[in-house]
Amino acid sequence: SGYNVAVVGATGAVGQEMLAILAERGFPVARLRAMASARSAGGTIDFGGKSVQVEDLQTASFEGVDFALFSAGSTPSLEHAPRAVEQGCIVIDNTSAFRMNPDTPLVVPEVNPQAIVDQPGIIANPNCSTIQMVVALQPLAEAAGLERVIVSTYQSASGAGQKGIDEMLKTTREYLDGDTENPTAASSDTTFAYPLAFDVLPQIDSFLDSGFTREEVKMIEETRKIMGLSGLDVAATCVRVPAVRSHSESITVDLAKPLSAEQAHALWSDAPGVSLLDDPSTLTYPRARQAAGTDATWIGRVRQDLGRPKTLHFWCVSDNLRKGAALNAVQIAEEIVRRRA
Ligand code: A2P
Ligand code: 11C
Repeated sequence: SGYNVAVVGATGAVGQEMLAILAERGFPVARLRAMASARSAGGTIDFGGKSVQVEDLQTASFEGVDFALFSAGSTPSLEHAPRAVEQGCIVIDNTSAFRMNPDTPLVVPEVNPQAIVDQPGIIANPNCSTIQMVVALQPLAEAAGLERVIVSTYQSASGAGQKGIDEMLKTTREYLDGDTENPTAASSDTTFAYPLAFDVLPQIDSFLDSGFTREEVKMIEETRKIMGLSGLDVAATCVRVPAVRSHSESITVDLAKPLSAEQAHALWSDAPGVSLLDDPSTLTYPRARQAAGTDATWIGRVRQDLGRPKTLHFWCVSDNLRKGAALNAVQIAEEIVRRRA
């Protein structure tokens, strides 16, 4: 009994987290399939203490697979997710490949579980920085209505996968070994345009003609789609910082009604997926390292604006590899399993 589950990109940072979360939450797995590039095929990965052979995605069949969790990049998803659907899978895709297709559900279970469709097809998992923001915004939207959202992010190296982490640690080591020279030009050979060590880079993904980056546009468009607020004013500035794991966000939200910090606390204490960590008197607030390895979207530093009672400011942190990626994908599969029970 149980379901056959394929993890595509099983050797990557998100894929590894998917395997860990499926095992730790006791997802009813009958058979686990691990897929990656030809580079890793033939090797093994660990799933709940058992060793599983990695298959080459290029030649692997999806026949008999119930859920295929894709996190190998947009190009492999564009090429292989439609094939997995034809072979009968529900694909939960963690890349940006299908998110904005009008016919593709884009789901955060705490916000729009009703968008989940239980039939072979693609369900898109949103961008990590979007997921934690909509989890935090949803209770405010329900209670007080959203007029405008302004977010600045502080995103960790792991948003760029294992190679992002490796590159940050390498440049940190080089800096500590004395290589502190300021790079004069951007590099196109590295994951980050400049060494991330001891620096702050106001660029995630590539720039568009509007001057916004692709990451910023994802936060704007995905937020509107998930929350069902097509006209919502959202502005984002996305920044890479030298944290290993967890994305942090400074969020300012204009509401339709005044809301005190205490009222916001009350809403968030009852909200699914949210944990409050907000006590300035004891220097208690969410931090990237504190949130790493946890499942929650952590909220702190909640303040009503000093001049505008309908404006709220807060700080929001979540593990980008867990709620921002692997956990959200597994929760979508769990919701389908729950409905079938
Ligand atoms: P591989 O380890 O074989 O390269 P990360 O985001 O941490 O860099 O991980 C990316 C994941 O996606 C890895 O599991 C990687 O496998 C996989 N991957 C990357 N490109 C492809 C591809 N063209 N086909 C299949 N899997 C891929
Ligand atoms: C980052 N948010 O931190 C990106 C990674 O669309 O799934 C996730 C990209 C995506 O670099």
